[in-house]
Amino acid sequence: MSTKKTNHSKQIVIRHDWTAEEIESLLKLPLIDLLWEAQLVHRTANPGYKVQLASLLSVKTGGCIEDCSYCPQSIHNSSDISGKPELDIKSVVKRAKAAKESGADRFCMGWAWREIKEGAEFEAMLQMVREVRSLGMEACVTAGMLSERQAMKLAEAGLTAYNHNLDTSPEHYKEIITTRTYQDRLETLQRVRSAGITLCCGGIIGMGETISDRASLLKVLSTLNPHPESVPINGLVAVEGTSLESRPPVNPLDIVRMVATARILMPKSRVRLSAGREQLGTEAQILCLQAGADSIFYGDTLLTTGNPDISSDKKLLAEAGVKTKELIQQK
Ligand code: SAM
Ligand code: DTB
Ligand code: SF4
Repeated sequence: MSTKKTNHSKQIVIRHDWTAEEIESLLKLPLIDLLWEAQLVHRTANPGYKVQLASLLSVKTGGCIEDCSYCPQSIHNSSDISGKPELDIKSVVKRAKAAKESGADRFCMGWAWREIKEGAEFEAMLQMVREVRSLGMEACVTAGMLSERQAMKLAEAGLTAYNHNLDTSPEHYKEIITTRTYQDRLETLQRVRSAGITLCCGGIIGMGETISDRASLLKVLSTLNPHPESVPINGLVAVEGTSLESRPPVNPLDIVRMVATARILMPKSRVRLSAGREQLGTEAQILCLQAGADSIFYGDTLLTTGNPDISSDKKLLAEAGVKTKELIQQK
């Protein structure tokens, strides 16, 4: 009997010269072929299908002066709930401990700011970073633009990653945000890199962009050198009161395609299946995991909107048969 040998692995080459045409052709592949290609890359570059659980907490909620049309925290949107007090160090650390106990190993903290403010609030942010790190967790901050000095201070405090998304393509950007430029975002990313902090940078789909906009966003991300260590893929959560409240729901398979393409372009980056999971069924989420998503936000709220609860995520991961750090430790 002759056994036909199938090649289930692939030579991984990390490229920073992807063209928009190449990326658009990947996004448009027959889904079944795109999934196969993404799995080959993922299984070779990141053996073991291990999913990181990241917990997210809004430290400063609402009242943000930027006009991001998707964001419930912008004062330009009637959804904004300004005036919520900022959380103090003690309550943030308490939440981080609880997140660790429930199995998360990354703790992400958000501030609804255009840019980081100096003074007591920044000192508190630094202390939060130190305390999260001392729990043995990765710490991530998302708080808008920052200066070189602030990036250095965050690095000294032990910050693992800074999240600053490009959100959409350079071409579609002006339809979404007018109060800061794409260039401002790229410069923020550069300051984070120069300080030696890893980058968490991705975008949102479902905001009226075309397939070529999606390819263009992925081109900017995948031609950064090095690639962002973590790439969140968000499906728009169309929040009532925001300018994008009436956008039709994102097709779950479009999220699968974005995840798979991001995996192929940036083989070693952590691709995080982020906002919009409540709108995805179990099957679409499992397809995303299969296509190479290797991180999720874990816990029943994102910043201001809902996320699947912990027990349903435990069930999801068990059904998919993927491992988390927690499940590996329990073995
Ligand atoms: N203010 C900081 C900033 O903009 O960099 C940090 C917080 S901001 C809320 C973080 C990211 O959340 C945004 O860049 C955007 O990609 C994502 N986001 C916000 N609202 C969203 C929504 N309704 N649906 C999907 N993603 C959203
Ligand atoms: C990211 O890319 N998505 C997260 C995190 N980084 C900060 C935020 C999603 C926010 C969704 C809307 C909300 O909950 O307010
Ligand atoms: Fe402000 Fe960030 Fe929301 Fe934009 S996304 S309005 S910068 S909190």
